[in-house]
Amino acid sequence: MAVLKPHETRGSLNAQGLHFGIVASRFNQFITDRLLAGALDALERGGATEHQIEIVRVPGSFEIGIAAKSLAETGRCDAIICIGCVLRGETAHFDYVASESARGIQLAQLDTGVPMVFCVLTCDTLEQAIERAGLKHGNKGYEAGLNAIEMAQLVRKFHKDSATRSSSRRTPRR
Ligand code: INI
Repeated sequence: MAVLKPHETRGSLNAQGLHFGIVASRFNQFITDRLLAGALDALERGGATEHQIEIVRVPGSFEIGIAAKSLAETGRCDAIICIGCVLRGETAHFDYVASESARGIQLAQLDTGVPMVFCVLTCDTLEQAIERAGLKHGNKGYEAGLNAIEMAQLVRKFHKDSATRSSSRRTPRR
């Protein structure tokens, strides 16, 4: 067994001092409201107050990426939780909405450097979605809230490291 113990970097689950955006889709709102409630619960348990959270509503999951990117570009958010629910129908529409929603959110976080949590359910049936949007157990919104805190803290650590490095580079050598 290896004896190496390399340095590990992790984000803590403390939401204090952070600002969160939540982009929530109105499509299948019966489900997305429950995911939103789960996300807010996690942020509150992490120590966030409502002044640290802003919610943006969009028509459907397809629109989440552009709204999340625009919100990130304001510079206000340490992390953004993207909430939607895509249910399979009889046509190929599901595949386009689900994959473009994921792609839009991924591009938005890579383009802006603001962590985005993917909380878009992609289910075959409403029952599957209800199971994943439970009030107490198995709420993907709750998991998303925790992930948002952790990723915000993680990225903040890297920003601090690079700020320290660039300020030490500016200090003249003696
Ligand atoms: N949007 C969803 O979030 N979930 C769905 O299940 C869905 N279906 O099935 O059509 C859906 N469609 C709307 C889409 O996200 C856009 O709002 C629409 O195409 C306009 O751009």
